[in-house]
Amino acid sequence: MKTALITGITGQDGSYLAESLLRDGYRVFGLQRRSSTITTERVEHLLEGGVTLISGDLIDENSLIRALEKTEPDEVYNLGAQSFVPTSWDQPILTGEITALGVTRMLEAIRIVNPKVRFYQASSSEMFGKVQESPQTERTPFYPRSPYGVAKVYGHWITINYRESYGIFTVSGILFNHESPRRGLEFVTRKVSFGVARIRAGFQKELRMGNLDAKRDWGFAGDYVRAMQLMLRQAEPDDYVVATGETHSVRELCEVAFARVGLDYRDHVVQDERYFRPAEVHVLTGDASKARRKLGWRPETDFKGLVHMMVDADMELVAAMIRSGAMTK
Ligand code: NAP
Ligand code: G4F
Repeated sequence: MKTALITGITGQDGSYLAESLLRDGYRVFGLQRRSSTITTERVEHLLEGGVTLISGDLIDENSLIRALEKTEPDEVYNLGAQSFVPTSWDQPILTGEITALGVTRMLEAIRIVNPKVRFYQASSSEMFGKVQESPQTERTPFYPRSPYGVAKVYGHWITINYRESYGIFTVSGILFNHESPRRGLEFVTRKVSFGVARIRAGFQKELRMGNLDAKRDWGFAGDYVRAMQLMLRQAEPDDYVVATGETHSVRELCEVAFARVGLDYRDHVVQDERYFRPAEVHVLTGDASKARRKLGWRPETDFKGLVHMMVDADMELVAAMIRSGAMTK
Protein backbone atom coordinates (compact mmCIF):
# COMPACT_ATOMS: atom_id res chain seq x y z
CA MET A 1 0.00 0.00 0.00
CA LYS A 2 1.40 3.39 -1.02
CA THR A 3 1.21 6.47 1.20
CA ALA A 4 0.55 10.04 0.08
CA LEU A 5 0.82 13.29 2.01
CA ILE A 6 -1.27 16.19 0.66
CA THR A 7 -0.76 19.80 1.67
CA GLY A 8 -3.87 21.88 1.03
CA ILE A 9 -6.13 18.87 1.64
CA THR A 10 -8.89 21.12 2.97
CA GLY A 11 -9.04 22.98 -0.37
CA GLN A 12 -10.94 22.18 -3.57
CA ASP A 13 -8.24 20.08 -5.25
CA GLY A 14 -7.08 18.43 -2.01
CA SER A 15 -10.52 16.90 -1.46
CA TYR A 16 -10.81 15.48 -5.01
CA LEU A 17 -7.22 14.23 -4.96
CA ALA A 18 -7.72 12.50 -1.59
CA GLU A 19 -10.84 10.74 -2.94
CA SER A 20 -9.01 9.63 -6.06
CA LEU A 21 -5.96 8.33 -4.14
CA LEU A 22 -8.22 6.41 -1.74
CA ARG A 23 -9.95 4.80 -4.74
CA ASP A 24 -6.48 3.75 -5.95
CA GLY A 25 -5.79 2.05 -2.59
CA TYR A 26 -3.48 4.67 -1.05
CA ARG A 27 -3.15 5.53 2.60
CA VAL A 28 -3.76 9.30 2.63
CA PHE A 29 -2.48 11.92 5.09
CA GLY A 30 -3.38 15.59 4.84
CA LEU A 31 -1.57 18.56 6.35
CA GLN A 32 -4.00 20.83 8.14
CA ARG A 33 -3.01 24.24 9.47
CA ARG A 34 -4.32 25.56 12.77
CA SER A 35 -7.46 27.67 12.48
CA SER A 36 -10.05 28.94 14.93
CA THR A 37 -12.85 27.81 12.60
CA ILE A 38 -13.65 24.45 11.02
CA THR A 39 -11.89 24.01 7.66
CA THR A 40 -12.60 20.32 7.01
CA GLU A 41 -15.99 20.74 5.29
CA ARG A 42 -14.70 19.39 1.96
CA VAL A 43 -13.03 16.29 3.45
CA GLU A 44 -15.38 15.55 6.37
CA HIS A 45 -16.78 12.52 4.49
CA LEU A 46 -13.27 11.08 4.08
CA LEU A 47 -12.14 11.28 7.71
CA GLU A 48 -13.87 8.00 8.61
CA GLY A 49 -12.83 6.42 5.32
CA GLY A 50 -9.04 6.49 5.30
CA VAL A 51 -7.80 10.11 5.43
CA THR A 52 -5.80 11.15 8.48
CA LEU A 53 -5.14 14.81 9.18
CA ILE A 54 -1.84 15.92 10.62
CA SER A 55 -1.10 19.39 11.89
CA GLY A 56 1.43 21.56 10.09
CA ASP A 57 1.94 24.75 8.14
CA LEU A 58 3.95 25.59 5.02
CA ILE A 59 5.34 28.55 6.97
CA ASP A 60 6.80 26.26 9.66
CA GLU A 61 9.73 24.13 8.43
CA ASN A 62 9.87 21.94 11.55
CA SER A 63 6.21 21.01 11.21
CA LEU A 64 6.89 19.76 7.66
CA ILE A 65 9.88 17.69 8.79
CA ARG A 66 7.77 16.17 11.58
CA ALA A 67 4.90 15.47 9.15
CA LEU A 68 7.23 13.58 6.80
CA GLU A 69 8.83 11.63 9.66
CA LYS A 70 5.43 10.67 11.06
CA THR A 71 3.67 9.73 7.81
CA GLU A 72 6.60 8.28 5.78
CA PRO A 73 4.97 9.09 2.41
CA ASP A 74 5.95 7.73 -0.99
CA GLU A 75 4.41 10.79 -2.63
CA VAL A 76 3.90 14.41 -1.53
CA TYR A 77 1.36 16.62 -3.34
CA ASN A 78 2.03 20.26 -2.51
CA LEU A 79 -1.36 21.92 -3.09
CA GLY A 80 -1.21 24.30 -0.11
CA ALA A 81 -1.06 27.97 -1.13
CA GLN A 82 -2.51 31.42 -0.67
CA SER A 83 -4.36 30.82 -3.93
CA PHE A 84 -6.69 33.82 -4.40
CA VAL A 85 -5.10 36.26 -6.85
CA PRO A 86 -6.64 39.55 -5.52
CA THR A 87 -5.48 38.74 -1.96
CA SER A 88 -1.92 38.52 -3.27
CA TRP A 89 -1.92 42.31 -3.84
CA ASP A 90 -3.24 42.90 -0.29
CA GLN A 91 -0.81 40.41 1.30
CA PRO A 92 2.13 40.01 -1.10
CA ILE A 93 4.63 39.03 1.59
CA LEU A 94 2.40 36.37 3.13
CA THR A 95 1.68 35.09 -0.39
CA GLY A 96 5.42 34.82 -1.03
CA GLU A 97 5.99 33.04 2.29
CA ILE A 98 3.35 30.37 1.64
CA THR A 99 3.07 30.08 -2.14
CA ALA A 100 6.77 30.56 -2.99
CA LEU A 101 8.99 29.79 0.02
CA GLY A 102 6.56 27.14 1.26
CA VAL A 103 7.66 25.04 -1.73
CA THR A 104 11.32 25.30 -0.72
CA ARG A 105 10.44 24.43 2.87
CA MET A 106 8.73 21.23 1.73
CA LEU A 107 11.54 20.35 -0.68
CA GLU A 108 14.13 20.89 2.06
CA ALA A 109 12.11 18.71 4.41
CA ILE A 110 12.07 15.96 1.74
CA ARG A 111 15.81 16.34 1.14
CA ILE A 112 16.50 16.00 4.87
CA VAL A 113 14.01 13.25 5.76
CA ASN A 114 13.85 11.08 2.61
CA PRO A 115 15.02 12.25 -0.84
CA LYS A 116 13.31 9.21 -2.41
CA VAL A 117 9.89 10.81 -1.87
CA ARG A 118 8.18 11.84 -5.14
CA PHE A 119 7.03 15.47 -5.13
CA TYR A 120 4.19 17.19 -7.06
CA GLN A 121 4.10 21.01 -7.19
CA ALA A 122 0.79 22.77 -7.98
CA SER A 123 1.99 25.30 -10.53
CA SER A 124 -0.40 27.59 -12.35
CA SER A 125 -1.33 29.11 -15.69
CA GLU A 126 -1.16 32.44 -13.83
CA MET A 127 2.60 32.16 -14.48
CA PHE A 128 1.90 32.93 -18.17
CA GLY A 129 0.08 36.15 -17.21
CA LYS A 130 0.57 38.60 -20.07
CA VAL A 131 0.82 35.75 -22.52
CA GLN A 132 3.83 35.64 -24.83
CA GLU A 133 2.22 33.14 -27.24
CA SER A 134 -1.07 31.34 -27.67
CA PRO A 135 -1.88 28.62 -26.82
CA GLN A 136 0.53 28.23 -23.90
CA THR A 137 2.74 25.14 -23.65
CA GLU A 138 5.47 23.96 -21.26
CA ARG A 139 7.91 26.04 -23.33
CA THR A 140 6.02 29.35 -23.30
CA PRO A 141 7.97 32.04 -21.38
CA PHE A 142 6.39 33.27 -18.14
CA TYR A 143 5.18 36.84 -17.57
CA PRO A 144 3.29 36.80 -14.24
CA ARG A 145 0.91 39.69 -13.52
CA SER A 146 0.28 39.35 -9.77
CA PRO A 147 2.31 38.65 -6.63
CA TYR A 148 0.58 35.25 -6.69
CA GLY A 149 1.80 34.58 -10.24
CA VAL A 150 5.32 35.66 -9.31
CA ALA A 151 5.29 33.36 -6.27
CA LYS A 152 4.16 30.44 -8.46
CA VAL A 153 7.02 31.08 -10.91
CA TYR A 154 9.43 30.78 -7.97
CA GLY A 155 7.73 27.55 -6.86
CA HIS A 156 7.96 26.14 -10.38
CA TRP A 157 11.69 26.83 -10.75
CA ILE A 158 12.68 25.69 -7.25
CA THR A 159 10.87 22.42 -8.01
CA ILE A 160 12.98 21.96 -11.15
CA ASN A 161 16.09 23.08 -9.28
CA TYR A 162 15.71 20.37 -6.61
CA ARG A 163 15.30 17.81 -9.40
CA GLU A 164 18.47 18.97 -11.11
CA SER A 165 20.52 19.67 -7.94
CA TYR A 166 19.65 16.62 -5.84
CA GLY A 167 18.06 14.15 -8.27
CA ILE A 168 14.77 14.22 -6.34
CA PHE A 169 11.73 13.08 -8.36
CA THR A 170 9.94 16.44 -8.57
CA VAL A 171 7.26 17.44 -11.08
CA SER A 172 5.49 20.71 -11.75
CA GLY A 173 1.92 20.55 -13.05
CA ILE A 174 1.03 23.79 -14.83
CA LEU A 175 -2.73 23.60 -14.37
CA PHE A 176 -5.15 26.00 -16.01
CA ASN A 177 -8.25 27.15 -14.08
CA HIS A 178 -10.27 24.23 -12.79
CA GLU A 179 -13.53 24.49 -10.94
CA SER A 180 -16.25 22.46 -9.25
CA PRO A 181 -19.12 22.75 -6.78
CA ARG A 182 -16.36 22.70 -4.11
CA ARG A 183 -14.67 25.85 -5.47
CA GLY A 184 -14.26 28.71 -2.95
CA LEU A 185 -17.08 31.27 -3.14
CA GLU A 186 -14.69 34.12 -4.00
CA PHE A 187 -13.52 32.65 -7.36
CA VAL A 188 -15.46 33.82 -10.39
CA THR A 189 -17.19 30.56 -11.43
CA ARG A 190 -18.53 29.83 -7.94
CA LYS A 191 -19.40 33.48 -7.33
CA VAL A 192 -21.57 33.27 -10.44
CA SER A 193 -23.13 29.83 -9.76
CA PHE A 194 -23.96 30.70 -6.14
CA GLY A 195 -25.17 34.17 -7.20
CA VAL A 196 -27.47 32.62 -9.82
CA ALA A 197 -28.96 30.25 -7.23
CA ARG A 198 -29.55 33.10 -4.75
CA ILE A 199 -31.14 35.29 -7.43
CA ARG A 200 -33.37 32.43 -8.62
CA ALA A 201 -34.53 31.87 -5.04
CA GLY A 202 -35.27 35.58 -4.63
CA PHE A 203 -32.51 36.43 -2.14
CA GLN A 204 -30.81 39.05 -4.33
CA LYS A 205 -31.45 40.81 -7.62
CA GLU A 206 -28.01 41.93 -8.69
CA LEU A 207 -24.63 40.24 -9.12
CA ARG A 208 -21.74 42.71 -9.01
CA MET A 209 -18.80 41.48 -11.09
CA GLY A 210 -15.38 42.64 -12.24
CA ASN A 211 -13.93 42.34 -15.77
CA LEU A 212 -16.49 40.47 -17.88
CA ASP A 213 -14.12 40.39 -20.87
CA ALA A 214 -11.43 38.30 -19.14
CA LYS A 215 -11.09 34.85 -20.74
CA ARG A 216 -10.06 31.59 -19.14
CA ASP A 217 -9.52 27.96 -20.09
CA TRP A 218 -11.84 26.37 -17.50
CA GLY A 219 -11.91 22.65 -16.71
CA PHE A 220 -13.34 20.38 -14.00
CA ALA A 221 -11.17 19.85 -10.88
CA GLY A 222 -12.15 16.16 -10.68
CA ASP A 223 -10.53 15.60 -14.10
CA TYR A 224 -7.40 17.57 -13.22
CA VAL A 225 -6.38 15.70 -10.06
CA ARG A 226 -6.00 12.54 -12.17
CA ALA A 227 -3.29 14.32 -14.15
CA MET A 228 -1.40 15.09 -10.91
CA GLN A 229 -1.33 11.39 -10.01
CA LEU A 230 -0.27 10.33 -13.51
CA MET A 231 2.69 12.74 -13.41
CA LEU A 232 4.09 11.07 -10.29
CA ARG A 233 3.72 7.60 -11.84
CA GLN A 234 5.98 8.22 -14.84
CA ALA A 235 9.44 6.68 -15.18
CA GLU A 236 11.06 10.14 -15.37
CA PRO A 237 10.06 13.41 -13.69
CA ASP A 238 8.86 16.16 -16.03
CA ASP A 239 6.55 19.19 -16.20
CA TYR A 240 3.14 19.27 -17.89
CA VAL A 241 0.48 21.76 -18.95
CA VAL A 242 -3.03 20.57 -18.02
CA ALA A 243 -5.88 22.38 -19.80
CA THR A 244 -8.92 21.88 -22.01
CA GLY A 245 -7.65 24.02 -24.90
CA GLU A 246 -10.98 25.92 -24.96
CA THR A 247 -11.34 29.51 -23.84
CA HIS A 248 -14.48 31.36 -22.69
CA SER A 249 -15.10 34.83 -21.31
CA VAL A 250 -16.56 35.68 -17.90
CA ARG A 251 -19.48 37.15 -19.88
CA GLU A 252 -20.12 33.74 -21.53
CA LEU A 253 -19.87 32.10 -18.11
CA CYS A 254 -22.62 34.43 -16.84
CA GLU A 255 -24.73 33.82 -19.95
CA VAL A 256 -24.62 30.00 -19.63
CA ALA A 257 -25.09 30.03 -15.83
CA PHE A 258 -28.13 32.33 -15.81
CA ALA A 259 -29.67 30.57 -18.82
CA ARG A 260 -29.51 27.27 -16.91
CA VAL A 261 -32.27 28.57 -14.59
CA GLY A 262 -34.18 30.45 -17.29
CA LEU A 263 -32.74 33.92 -16.59
CA ASP A 264 -30.98 36.51 -18.79
CA TYR A 265 -27.67 37.59 -17.22
CA ARG A 266 -28.10 41.11 -18.68
CA ASP A 267 -30.99 41.67 -16.27
CA HIS A 268 -28.83 40.94 -13.22
CA VAL A 269 -25.07 41.33 -13.79
CA VAL A 270 -23.55 44.72 -13.05
CA GLN A 271 -19.91 45.47 -13.80
CA ASP A 272 -18.27 47.08 -10.77
CA GLU A 273 -14.78 48.59 -10.85
CA ARG A 274 -14.18 47.53 -7.26
CA TYR A 275 -13.57 44.00 -8.60
CA PHE A 276 -11.08 45.06 -11.27
CA ARG A 277 -7.46 44.04 -10.65
CA PRO A 278 -4.35 46.27 -10.61
CA ALA A 279 -3.00 44.13 -13.49
CA GLU A 280 -5.23 41.68 -15.34
CA VAL A 281 -4.51 38.37 -17.05
CA HIS A 282 -6.75 38.96 -20.06
CA VAL A 283 -6.77 35.57 -21.76
CA LEU A 284 -5.40 32.08 -21.12
CA THR A 285 -5.55 29.06 -23.43
CA GLY A 286 -3.60 25.91 -22.69
CA ASP A 287 -2.12 23.34 -25.03
CA ALA A 288 -2.11 20.04 -23.13
CA SER A 289 -0.84 17.88 -26.01
CA LYS A 290 2.18 16.72 -24.01
CA ALA A 291 -0.08 15.51 -21.16
CA ARG A 292 -2.34 13.79 -23.71
CA ARG A 293 0.60 12.11 -25.42
CA LYS A 294 2.75 11.12 -22.46
CA LEU A 295 0.22 10.70 -19.64
CA GLY A 296 -2.75 9.60 -21.72
CA TRP A 297 -4.73 12.31 -19.89
CA ARG A 298 -7.72 14.14 -21.34
CA PRO A 299 -10.54 16.18 -19.79
CA GLU A 300 -13.96 14.57 -19.62
CA THR A 301 -16.12 17.58 -18.71
CA ASP A 302 -16.69 20.46 -21.13
CA PHE A 303 -17.38 24.13 -20.30
CA LYS A 304 -21.18 23.93 -20.51
CA GLY A 305 -21.26 20.68 -18.53
CA LEU A 306 -19.08 22.26 -15.85
CA VAL A 307 -21.20 25.41 -15.51
CA HIS A 308 -24.42 23.39 -15.40
CA MET A 309 -22.93 21.07 -12.75
CA MET A 310 -22.01 24.07 -10.58
CA VAL A 311 -25.33 25.88 -10.98
CA ASP A 312 -27.32 22.70 -10.27
CA ALA A 313 -25.25 22.02 -7.13
CA ASP A 314 -25.75 25.57 -5.86
CA MET A 315 -29.49 25.44 -6.58
CA GLU A 316 -29.61 22.35 -4.34
CA LEU A 317 -27.39 23.97 -1.72
CA VAL A 318 -29.56 27.10 -1.52
CA ALA A 319 -32.71 24.95 -1.30
CA ALA A 320 -31.14 22.96 1.56
CA MET A 321 -30.09 26.18 3.33
CA ILE A 322 -33.64 27.52 3.07
CA ARG A 323 -35.06 24.25 4.43
CA SER A 324 -32.66 24.23 7.37
CA GLY A 325 -33.25 27.89 8.17
CA ALA A 326 -29.63 28.83 7.43
CA MET A 327 -30.91 31.22 4.74
CA THR A 328 -33.91 33.43 5.50
CA LYS A 329 -35.35 36.48 3.75
P1 NAP B 1 -7.82 26.30 -2.44
O1 NAP B 1 -9.18 25.68 -2.51
O2 NAP B 1 -7.72 27.76 -2.19
O3 NAP B 1 -7.00 25.52 -1.30
C1 NAP B 1 -5.79 26.01 -0.81
C2 NAP B 1 -5.32 25.11 0.30
O4 NAP B 1 -4.07 25.59 0.81
C3 NAP B 1 -6.29 25.05 1.52
O5 NAP B 1 -6.35 23.72 1.97
C4 NAP B 1 -5.58 25.92 2.54
O6 NAP B 1 -5.89 25.60 3.87
C5 NAP B 1 -4.13 25.55 2.23
N1 NAP B 1 -3.17 26.49 2.81
C6 NAP B 1 -3.19 27.85 2.74
N2 NAP B 1 -2.15 28.36 3.44
C7 NAP B 1 -1.47 27.32 3.97
C8 NAP B 1 -0.32 27.21 4.79
N3 NAP B 1 0.33 28.28 5.25
N4 NAP B 1 0.11 25.98 5.14
C9 NAP B 1 -0.56 24.87 4.71
N5 NAP B 1 -1.66 24.90 3.93
C10 NAP B 1 -2.10 26.12 3.56
O7 NAP B 1 -6.99 25.99 -3.76
P2 NAP B 1 -7.25 24.91 -4.91
O8 NAP B 1 -8.13 25.53 -5.95
O9 NAP B 1 -7.61 23.61 -4.30
O10 NAP B 1 -5.81 24.82 -5.56
C11 NAP B 1 -4.84 23.89 -5.09
C12 NAP B 1 -3.46 24.34 -5.51
O11 NAP B 1 -3.40 24.43 -6.94
C13 NAP B 1 -3.04 25.72 -5.01
O12 NAP B 1 -1.66 25.70 -4.80
C14 NAP B 1 -3.37 26.66 -6.17
O13 NAP B 1 -2.57 27.81 -6.11
C15 NAP B 1 -3.02 25.75 -7.33
N6 NAP B 1 -3.73 25.99 -8.58
C16 NAP B 1 -5.10 26.03 -8.60
C17 NAP B 1 -5.76 26.19 -9.79
C18 NAP B 1 -7.27 26.23 -9.86
O14 NAP B 1 -7.81 26.68 -10.88
N7 NAP B 1 -7.97 25.74 -8.83
C19 NAP B 1 -5.03 26.32 -10.98
C20 NAP B 1 -3.64 26.24 -10.94
C21 NAP B 1 -3.00 26.06 -9.73
P3 NAP B 1 -7.12 26.31 4.68
O15 NAP B 1 -8.32 25.46 4.40
O16 NAP B 1 -6.66 26.25 6.08
O17 NAP B 1 -7.26 27.71 4.13
O1 G4F C 1 -11.79 32.96 -10.69
P1 G4F C 1 -10.66 33.90 -10.60
O2 G4F C 1 -10.53 34.67 -9.33
O3 G4F C 1 -9.37 33.06 -10.96
P2 G4F C 1 -7.88 33.46 -11.43
O4 G4F C 1 -7.52 34.83 -11.02
O5 G4F C 1 -7.78 33.11 -12.87
O6 G4F C 1 -7.02 32.45 -10.55
C1 G4F C 1 -7.40 31.08 -10.39
O7 G4F C 1 -6.85 30.33 -11.43
C2 G4F C 1 -5.42 30.27 -11.43
C3 G4F C 1 -5.00 29.44 -12.65
O8 G4F C 1 -4.88 30.28 -13.77
C4 G4F C 1 -4.96 29.66 -10.13
F1 G4F C 1 -3.61 29.53 -10.14
C5 G4F C 1 -5.41 30.53 -8.98
O9 G4F C 1 -5.02 29.92 -7.75
C6 G4F C 1 -6.93 30.62 -9.01
O10 G4F C 1 -7.45 29.34 -8.75
O11 G4F C 1 -10.76 34.98 -11.79
C7 G4F C 1 -10.85 34.61 -13.15
C8 G4F C 1 -11.08 35.83 -14.02
C9 G4F C 1 -10.12 37.00 -13.74
O12 G4F C 1 -9.67 37.52 -14.96
C10 G4F C 1 -10.96 38.05 -13.03
O13 G4F C 1 -10.57 39.39 -13.26
O14 G4F C 1 -12.39 36.34 -13.72
C11 G4F C 1 -12.32 37.75 -13.64
N1 G4F C 1 -13.43 38.23 -12.83
C12 G4F C 1 -14.42 39.06 -13.28
N2 G4F C 1 -15.25 39.36 -12.29
C13 G4F C 1 -13.64 37.99 -11.54
C14 G4F C 1 -14.79 38.70 -11.18
N3 G4F C 1 -12.97 37.23 -10.65
C15 G4F C 1 -13.45 37.16 -9.37
N4 G4F C 1 -12.80 36.39 -8.47
N5 G4F C 1 -14.57 37.86 -8.98
C16 G4F C 1 -15.27 38.64 -9.86
O15 G4F C 1 -16.26 39.29 -9.50
